[in-house]
Amino acid sequence: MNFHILTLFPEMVMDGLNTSITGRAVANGLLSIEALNIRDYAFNKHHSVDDYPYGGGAGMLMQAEPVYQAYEAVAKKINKKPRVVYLSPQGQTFTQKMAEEFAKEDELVLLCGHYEGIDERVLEEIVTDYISIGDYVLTGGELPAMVLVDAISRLVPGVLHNDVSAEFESFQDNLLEYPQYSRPENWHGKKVPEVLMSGHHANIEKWRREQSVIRTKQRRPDLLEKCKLTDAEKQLIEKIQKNT
Ligand code: 4FD
Repeated sequence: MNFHILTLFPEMVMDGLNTSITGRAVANGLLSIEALNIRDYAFNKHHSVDDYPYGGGAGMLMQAEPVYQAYEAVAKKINKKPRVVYLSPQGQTFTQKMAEEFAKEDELVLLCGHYEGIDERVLEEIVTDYISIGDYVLTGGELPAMVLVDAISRLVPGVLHNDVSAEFESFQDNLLEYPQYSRPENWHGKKVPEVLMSGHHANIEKWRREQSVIRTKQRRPDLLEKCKLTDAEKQLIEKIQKNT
């Protein structure tokens, strides 16, 4: 999978993503991540990339042409018209399901806006997906772009090298993960739950599933609505409701 990030702050993006698991995946050739500096595509006298909005109003806008030229440079290089994700508070909220969809692409362009955003005309021309990482406003699209690259990368085969696939995790079945424990068996007087020490795999599976259900009810009750529960699990929820 090849990520192409169009940004005014390429170092910010590359410094973050060359670290840790995404960095290792790049080193191993499983991914490539390039950041194109939009300013390098500003062919006017002062290499300016921003201007005042027509009609007035606060702040500056990124101009259409440098963004378009940066996009064209990518499209030429890869010889196709890739999907272009614009990170914006006006986008659809990013989900694990979207990450799974994007992970199927060979090439993905991420467009990072600054100031008050980008001239609408170039967005109409090149953007295929408007995505937000949540309902809050940031100074630029770089952190959201890094969030997408991270979430998508870990779904690319080989990037995580644990045997169980990445999807078999937090959003399996719309349930939260069960609690986990490692050594020591007794930490500050707190013991690891007995069942995990029993070696009885069926009981361990059952306990973990119950913990996931309870946890989801307590921390993310909104998720439970999308979740297929057995009658026994529904009863378990009612039981904990009475106890609290
Ligand atoms: N919630 C997000 C994305 C970008 C951003 C920007 C228009 C501002 C939050 C386009 C206005 C981009 C998000 C940059 N803030 N700020 O995903």
